[in-house]
Amino acid sequence: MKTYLVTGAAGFIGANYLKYMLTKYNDVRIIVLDALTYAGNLGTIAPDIDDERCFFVKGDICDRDLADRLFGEYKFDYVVNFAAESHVDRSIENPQLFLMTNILGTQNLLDAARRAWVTGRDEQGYPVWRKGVRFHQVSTDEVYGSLGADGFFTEETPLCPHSPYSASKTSADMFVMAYCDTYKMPVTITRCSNNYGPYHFPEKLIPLIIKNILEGKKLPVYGDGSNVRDWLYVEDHCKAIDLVVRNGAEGEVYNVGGHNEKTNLEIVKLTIATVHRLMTEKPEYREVLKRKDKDADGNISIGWINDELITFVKDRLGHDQRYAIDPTKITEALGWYPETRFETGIVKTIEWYLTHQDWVQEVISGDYQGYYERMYGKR
Ligand code: NAD
Ligand code: TDX
Repeated sequence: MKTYLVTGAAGFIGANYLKYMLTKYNDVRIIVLDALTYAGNLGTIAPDIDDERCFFVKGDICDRDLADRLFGEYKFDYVVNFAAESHVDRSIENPQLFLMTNILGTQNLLDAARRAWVTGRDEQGYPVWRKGVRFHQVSTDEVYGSLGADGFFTEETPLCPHSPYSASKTSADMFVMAYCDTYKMPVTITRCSNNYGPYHFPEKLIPLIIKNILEGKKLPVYGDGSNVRDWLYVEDHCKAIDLVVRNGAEGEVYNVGGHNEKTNLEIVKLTIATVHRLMTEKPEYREVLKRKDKDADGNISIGWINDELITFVKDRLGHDQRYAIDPTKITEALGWYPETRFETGIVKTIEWYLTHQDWVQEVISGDYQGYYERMYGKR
């Protein structure tokens, strides 16, 4: 039985990882630590919390006493740190929060792990670590900065973050590596490209576009829509993290990417076309549309779901032009590859949103409207 501390598992990727792990393994015990910020939703993981294999603790990764108490109580084998402020646009509004959670929070967990996991000193004075423990940091391709038209990020690409978000994630990565170099702490890092899939908070591009279509609203594309992201289905990311935590080499970084580069404009157009196609094939999906114009036959019309919904809005400040991952290392070392083709993943994702509107309403019941007005009102 392995015991995991999984932070941030009430958010998008963490929740998918939690569900994946509980389905795949019987012999795991997972303690979730999550502060339930605007991005965390307990309802997403409530069905998974059984107080036998999965426990939930509401709390901040910056809280030293809480971290010490959890490490003392549960004897973790692995820490998987998803908890973060994760939205670039919000980091432009309030950088300091990103430093607090992403840097200080990560460092607090590293220290708590050090206090709990070190069993002695070797003859050179280096800490001796409990056998089999591992601290895994979930990081991002954004730490590498931005690419031009050619090339890919490898693990050797120099770190060159631009946004307050990516600067904070880079700093956290460097602390993780500093603990490895200085204390010989057993750590791994994965740096992943843009994820998409179920439970994605609807202020990120793909779920925001789906939500706006269903509400009959305009679809905001920043700048000219030529920025490129490398999209990965979230379950493929979860599989990569599981492989790296269990079999990755200590002190190593692994890039995780989808071989699926698309411009934002392509993503938005593809999402429009897929929603339209699904609603043509299964007319019952039209019931979730807020705009219920009727066609000549009295059916809910979908003729208006087309590219004319797109509106080009003011660009993001310091908007990185292109991200693209070279995942050769994780493929060769651990046999991982992006299993889900984008054409399949985007259909699964859109159908999930069409059939989980209750989840969308639940997660936007807080300050979502205020956020939307602030971000898009001024664009
Ligand atoms: P998310 O914003 O959906 O979820 C973050 C979770 O962390 C939420 O549940 C939130 O409540 C929790 N959290 C925030 N601050 C906390 C704190 N101080 N203490 C405890 N919990 C806190 O994020 P996500 O998209 O699921 O991303 C998860 C991780 O993966 C992040 O570290 C992010 O940097 C990284 N990442 C994300 C992507 C992506 O495409 N979304 C890609 C690469 C890497
Ligand atoms: O309304 C929008 N219009 C638009 O054109 C939004 C919300 C985004 N965009 C653009 C900006 C980006 O080029 O779409 C692209 C994707 O934007 P986001 O979904 O905000 O993601 P991004 O900024 O690329 O960052 C995401 O992937 C890397 C995650 O939020 C990060 O946590 C992760 O590290």
